[in-house]
Amino acid sequence: MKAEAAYDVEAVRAAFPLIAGNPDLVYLDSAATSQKPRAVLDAMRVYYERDNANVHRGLYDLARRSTDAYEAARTRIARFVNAREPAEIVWVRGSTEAINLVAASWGHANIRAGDEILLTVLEHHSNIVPWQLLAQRTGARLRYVDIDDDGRLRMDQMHDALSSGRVRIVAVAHASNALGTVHPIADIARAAHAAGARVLVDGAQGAPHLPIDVQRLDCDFYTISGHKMGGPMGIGALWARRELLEEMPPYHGGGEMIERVEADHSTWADVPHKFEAGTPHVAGAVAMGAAADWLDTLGGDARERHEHALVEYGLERLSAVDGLRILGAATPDDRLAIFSFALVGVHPHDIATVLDAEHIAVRAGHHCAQLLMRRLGVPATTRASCWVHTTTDEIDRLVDGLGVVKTMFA
Ligand code: 7TS
Repeated sequence: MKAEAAYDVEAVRAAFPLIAGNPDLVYLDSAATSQKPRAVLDAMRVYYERDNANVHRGLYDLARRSTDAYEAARTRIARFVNAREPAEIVWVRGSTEAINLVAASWGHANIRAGDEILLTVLEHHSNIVPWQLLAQRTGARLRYVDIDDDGRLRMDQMHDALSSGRVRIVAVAHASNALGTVHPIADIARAAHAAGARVLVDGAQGAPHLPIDVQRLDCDFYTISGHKMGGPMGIGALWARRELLEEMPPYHGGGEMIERVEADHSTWADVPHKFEAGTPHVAGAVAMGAAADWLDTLGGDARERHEHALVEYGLERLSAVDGLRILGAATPDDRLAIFSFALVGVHPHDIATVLDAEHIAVRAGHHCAQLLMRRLGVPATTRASCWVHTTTDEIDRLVDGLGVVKTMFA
């Protein structure tokens, strides 16, 4: 039997300057943005100190180095998601831009009046509003799959909706940012493809927590936000099948994305450059590649075991808090260590404010998922989201903090 690599959470914590430098801070807002390991910060600094030049245009050595670093990062992210080739990776600012790109470009070419776009009530606004804009422009119809009482997708409704034969695309999160539930993407993709629909997976919360294999998921588009997986803000990736990218019209126009410009029209560069107008965030791409490298050093299995242990511990400790209701799945399978909860009689903002005084950073609000809040019948929730550096001691601190909240508002 292969020896299982031990997960040394203290060594992981030491790799994050912000975590190591603030020993009293309990950072439980990784779903909003992750903290950055030193390896990522170093990659960004070294790029600017050693390799900085604009890409794909200079004929001098420094420009070649910069271009090589940028394209090597693309290859790295292609490997991170198990793409067939680096050309299937388009650099974008994050999941929001990736979804807007697909809705505007693929949507423009493929969606007509009467077509259906299938979403779920769990989606982040980033995976709703771009489709609303497309529907308003084209006359397409938006439909939503509901959740059950455990926060799991109603697959029966998904199949029903697909049976209309009019669904052209299913756009679904890999995992819910508000509830932490992980969705059965491979099953959804199989059903959608059988019904002639494409599948976009919003992987903003998938990439930081789950091993990503786009070929195994068998989706058509997968989006990543670099800043949620240890990378810098302002960089992300869209993975798409090459055939789809080749058929899609450009999203933004400008330098870098053209082959030849005439007075009244232009021809486009090959994919993926056709979608990358203007000077890109080269340092961000390089640092996102470094984030993928660093995550891999932790070991996929070890990370999964750590996450699962946090899910089990968090569910056990939080469900024992009197008056606390966990929103979403109360069972640990197919679930991330993202805990949304309500405390009877206390507003989520008050909970977050009291926890802040205890140096515990959680998020309170609708988490950019207003449809979900309405479905759950709450205006907002308090959310504690864990990541690779989270310890069970920190979950204990959260539970103790909730005790303080209760004494103040009892
Ligand atoms: N999709 C999901 C599932 C998300 O969680 C987020 C950000 C986005 C899309 C948008 O990603 P961006 O990188 O383009 O901003 N989620 C959150 C959150 O839960 N709290 O703050 C941001």
